[in-house]
Amino acid sequence: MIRTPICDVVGIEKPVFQGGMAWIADASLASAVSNAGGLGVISAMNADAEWLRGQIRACRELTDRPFGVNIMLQSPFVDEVAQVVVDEHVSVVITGAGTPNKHMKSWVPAGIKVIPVVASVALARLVERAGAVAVVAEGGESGGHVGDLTTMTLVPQVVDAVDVPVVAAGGIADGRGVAAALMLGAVGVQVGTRFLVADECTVSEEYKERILKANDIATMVTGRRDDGAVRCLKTPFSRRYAKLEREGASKEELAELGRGSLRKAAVDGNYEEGSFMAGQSAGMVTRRQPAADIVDDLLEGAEEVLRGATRWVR
Ligand code: TUI
Repeated sequence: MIRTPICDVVGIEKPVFQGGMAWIADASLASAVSNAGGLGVISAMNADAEWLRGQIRACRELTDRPFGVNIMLQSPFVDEVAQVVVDEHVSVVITGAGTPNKHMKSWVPAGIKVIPVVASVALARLVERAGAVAVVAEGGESGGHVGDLTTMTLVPQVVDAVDVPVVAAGGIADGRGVAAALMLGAVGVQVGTRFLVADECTVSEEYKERILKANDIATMVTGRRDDGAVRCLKTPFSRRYAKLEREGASKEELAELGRGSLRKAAVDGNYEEGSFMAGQSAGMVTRRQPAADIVDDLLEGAEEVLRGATRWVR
């Protein structure tokens, strides 16, 4: 068994957070991860308040345990979903893709435990001052919106910079990654890509098959030019996007191409036009399993590695 301080912070048994994957992480996946002892997370993504309220209530029907809501700060509905988590007494809010301080002014007094995803030391320090109970330090190996630093370099620098617990994310998909994260000073992990193929994950079959088939070099980053970097599988869509970027297409043209692309991948399974966001660990994801088996495999694998960790120490 591996138990760390983050377990007490959010009221879970096992220090594994499920990543808040937009258009993908719903009550089905979140409740399965929470029932397994980890922290399941519903993504508020680009949906409106009523959708999120429905998912929070559905999740409460499926689990008695704590779960989180991930709020993507660039969502057009960010202000209304920020209010829903207060009204529904959500216990944990995880933020991504921006600086959450404005919303923390209402969340922290409401007793919500706020855990921002950070891609830099500066943001980690800022959110700690604003009342974050922990941070997720996410390296650029992860899927979706990514920062510049790798998990290997970001996590120890964030650990040194803040006093709150640090959860590592980006590139972690098995027990070795979990053990490494703990060695870097993290007290938990956030895992997205591996949960894409969980039995309880409602993402399209096409998406699951593409993840299972992915190899080590199956992902690429687009959007670096306009500082909205996104990691996704190399597909006709992402190659077209990258080509347009190289040819100097305007931000507006690219936004038009990208509109609805994640939904096309996650919901419709449209390989030609969809954006299949995934981390570099996709090549390590080779089988479908119940979410509970994924949580246990991550921690049992880590335990085995950690027991042998002093092998070369003389
Ligand atoms: O947010 C994520 N991952 C995401 S968000 C997302 S939805 C989306 N769809 C299309 C385009 C863009 C987003 C899919 N995946 N991870 C957390 C994360 N946050 N990674 C990096 C950051 C980050 C980067 C810069 C957080 C703050 C930040 O500060 C700069 C600023 O001032 O915004």
